[in-house]
Amino acid sequence: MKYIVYEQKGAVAVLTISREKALNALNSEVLTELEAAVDAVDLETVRCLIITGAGERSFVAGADIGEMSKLTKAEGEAFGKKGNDVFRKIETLPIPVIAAVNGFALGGGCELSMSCDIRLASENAVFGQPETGLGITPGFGGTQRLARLIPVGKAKEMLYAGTKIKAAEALSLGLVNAVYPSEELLPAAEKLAGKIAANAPIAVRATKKAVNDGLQVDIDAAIAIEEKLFGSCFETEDQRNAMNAFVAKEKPAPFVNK
Ligand code: CO8
Repeated sequence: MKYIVYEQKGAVAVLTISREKALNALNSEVLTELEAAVDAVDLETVRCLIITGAGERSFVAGADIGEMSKLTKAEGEAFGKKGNDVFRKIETLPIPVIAAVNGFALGGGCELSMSCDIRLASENAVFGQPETGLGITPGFGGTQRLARLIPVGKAKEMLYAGTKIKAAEALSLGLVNAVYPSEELLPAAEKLAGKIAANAPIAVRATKKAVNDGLQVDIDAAIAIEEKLFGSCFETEDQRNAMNAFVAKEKPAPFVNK
């Protein structure tokens, strides 16, 4: 691939968007490759995926403005759908996805980070949805996910006024879980991914599904979703082995994903 670097280290994979000369902006080609890379994640062996951007300045500085400048209404809708489809694929990937936000996360970059389960940021990270200043609405889910992740009033300020926020403010709003010096970001993301990957894979996937599906429905339906997924864990070897080890006061064997 031209714009995606993908590396698997044990049960953790790192997907790097690599179009550094344009601050990793997302053009159609990058989106196509991103989708192919996400489709190719080996869900048998990868238990947590990290998404980051190449270089030290930018995670993703948005959708490609040069490409968008020439779009018609129909092409604009199609481009929005292309991004939305890829980001939904990331959001609903069975395994957890961590965004390691290493600089600018603007427009489509902020939206990409929000389609991940967890965001960690470098100290130089900047989040924003500057689209209205370019004559468009956010088009890769920004109007929806930002308003669900941070207080609605602050989300609306960022969306209407294009107000950008730095890493420390993103942390105080809960948009990111933690902030690190640049050189510590990827190691921290890998450490967290490793902790996730060390837990029972079926239980982690079921937990992701319970949280995500449950957030879309009322609390009674959400609890019912959790009950089903909770019950399904009792058919797994990993549940039996881990609980038997606890009861026997033995060290549990590594999880086998069965
Ligand atoms: N698209 C295309 N090229 C970009 C983008 C981008 N979003 N961002 C940066 N670049 C390019 C620049 O053009 C420049 O290229 P070149 O060297 O060839 O001139 C290179 O990256 C470096 O950028 P700068 O020289 O501008 O670097 P600075 O350090 O001066 O500034 C900024 C960095 C502040 C990040 C600045 O580049 C900037 O403001 N970029 C645009 C940020 C932005 O507005 N992003 C949102 C775009 S809109 C969007 O994402 C909508 C998503 C939904 C789409 C739905 C479609 C229907």
